Amino acid sequence: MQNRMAAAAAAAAAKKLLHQRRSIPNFSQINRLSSTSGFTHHCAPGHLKQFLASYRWDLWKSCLIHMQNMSAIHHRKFGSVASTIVQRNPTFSTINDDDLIYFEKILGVKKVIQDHEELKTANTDWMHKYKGSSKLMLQPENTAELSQILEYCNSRRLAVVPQGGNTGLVGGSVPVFDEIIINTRRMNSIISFDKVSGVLVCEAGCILENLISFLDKEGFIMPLDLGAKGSCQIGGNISTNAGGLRLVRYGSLHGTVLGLEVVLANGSVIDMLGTLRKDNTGYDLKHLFIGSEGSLGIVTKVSILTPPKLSSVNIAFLACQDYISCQKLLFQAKRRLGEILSAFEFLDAQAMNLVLRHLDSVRNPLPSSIYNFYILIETTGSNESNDKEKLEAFLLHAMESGLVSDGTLAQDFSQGSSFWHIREGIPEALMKAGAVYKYDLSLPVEKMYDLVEDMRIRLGGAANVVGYGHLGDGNLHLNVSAPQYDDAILAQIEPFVYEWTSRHHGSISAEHGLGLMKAEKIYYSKSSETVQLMASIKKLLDPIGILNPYKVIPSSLVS
Ligand code: FAD
Ligand code: 2HG
Ligand code: ZN
Repeated sequence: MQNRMAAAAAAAAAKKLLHQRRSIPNFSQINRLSSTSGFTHHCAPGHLKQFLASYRWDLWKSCLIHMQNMSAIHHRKFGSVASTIVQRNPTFSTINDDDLIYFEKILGVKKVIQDHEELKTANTDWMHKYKGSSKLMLQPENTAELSQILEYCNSRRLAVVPQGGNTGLVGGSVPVFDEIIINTRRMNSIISFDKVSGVLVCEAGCILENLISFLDKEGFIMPLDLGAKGSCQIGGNISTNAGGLRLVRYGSLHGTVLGLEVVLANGSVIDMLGTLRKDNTGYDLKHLFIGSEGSLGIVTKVSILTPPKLSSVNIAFLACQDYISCQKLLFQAKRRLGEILSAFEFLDAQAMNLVLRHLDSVRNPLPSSIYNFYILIETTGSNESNDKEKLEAFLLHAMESGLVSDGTLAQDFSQGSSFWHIREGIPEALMKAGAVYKYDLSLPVEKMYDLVEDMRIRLGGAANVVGYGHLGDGNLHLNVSAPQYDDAILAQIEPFVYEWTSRHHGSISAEHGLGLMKAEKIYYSKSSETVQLMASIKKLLDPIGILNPYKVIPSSLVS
């Protein structure tokens, strides 16, 4: 069989296209792979001791303080929807007629929105899980208008929630109570693009997909891409420090963002909009605003380094029978594809089934059998024949060594897009399947899928446990799908999922942020000293706490 595969692959390589079929490796092959593997797939002994040592007693303390502070009035319980109980900060004012007159005076009536339908949409997050009750949305058109809004809100103690495309997945982009929504969609101009350096400067409200299209015409690409690109805005991406589908190649926004302009709670405009690659003149404060989810300031302008668009892109969709093969494939891909590897994504059979069931236009590229895991590999380079040769040699080796059970290489742009559609369509398919509990975790790659399996055992048949994500970055998207939200299911998932992650030295938020969903869970991933320092920075930049209250930092530390 393997010789036949080798011959077939060589022939296909000559034709520049490959669509290989291979039978499922037999058990002896799998055993051979496992025993020679350098990966540790099973939990190490001594877990209990390790768990007790790492248990976050400070979390308990914070929970107790929080419970003591809770009063029956003005609190919101996101019971079976999201396990968060918060109390409206009573020191915040509520909007009155004079406020509306002021906002209309500085913005004009068009940008002061009180329409019920528009507010209903802006008060509700993408998952329809978090719902606020704001009566006002402001849509400033430039930095000066935003600065005036914040200066006024700060003086009046009016809380605000910055909102971009409202595609966030942790309840950060919508009000919890009656906070004023400040939406940046009107701040959407491209300011400059330098073809030599590849530096793009634009306003925060530019939609990611529009930036991608603009750059495409210039022969460049954005260093980040995500399934929500049609709606999310660059300001939102920066504020969540979004990772996305190509972080494995282009790195995080902490590396590619060169400068920012932000407006602080008191209305001061902080110009850090440099375009230099290198600038060591003191503290690099822009980093505070990358990933702070609108809790420290509102991003108004962005300068970002964009890579050139390379001509040769190849996309392979592969099947693996077990998780250890996925890990070994990643290990091989990093070595054999090296500089041309631009994405390494995985989904399990449950994720694939959801997409096939719920998204109309999707078909399985590998229909001949059912596999446990699917991997999408993308390469991007400048030399078509070299890149193809490299990828085909890698695939041939992967098949011969039994890591890959089946696979296909996209023959054209449209087939490549259809492979990506499977991976990018998972969040939408999950939404269509019913209620969903989402967890976005960083974990050591070798441990990552153990959590999915442990969760399956824990939930029995009560829910569908789905695992997928950015395997190349050690980022698991664990999703639990159920017909409807149910407190009993939630109680099985949390705090188990956070404790499991903390025990394995992972992060409870890899790329989505903390928002409202995980503000009180921060201690699972950060020491109490670190959280205290974060709270001090928040106090310094936003002493009254009007910017995105109840999010990111535990309420007890900032209100
Ligand atoms: P919003 O949702 O509007 O806001 C997100 C947070 O940023 C909020 O806390 C908000 O207050 C704050 N904020 C927004 N704009 C500003 C601003 N200008 N200044 C200060 N604060 C601001 N995320 C990933 O990391 N990787 C993915 O692959 C990915 N894929 C996704 C796929 C789908 C289908 C969906 C629905 C979401 C996905 N996400 C992903 C999550 C989400 O798209 C990202 O977090 C995105 O960066 C949010 O951008 P946004 O403009 O929609 O921000
Ligand atoms: C993705 O990678 C997004 O598709 C969404 O980050 C993850 O829905 C999720 O859990
Ligand atoms: Zn993701």
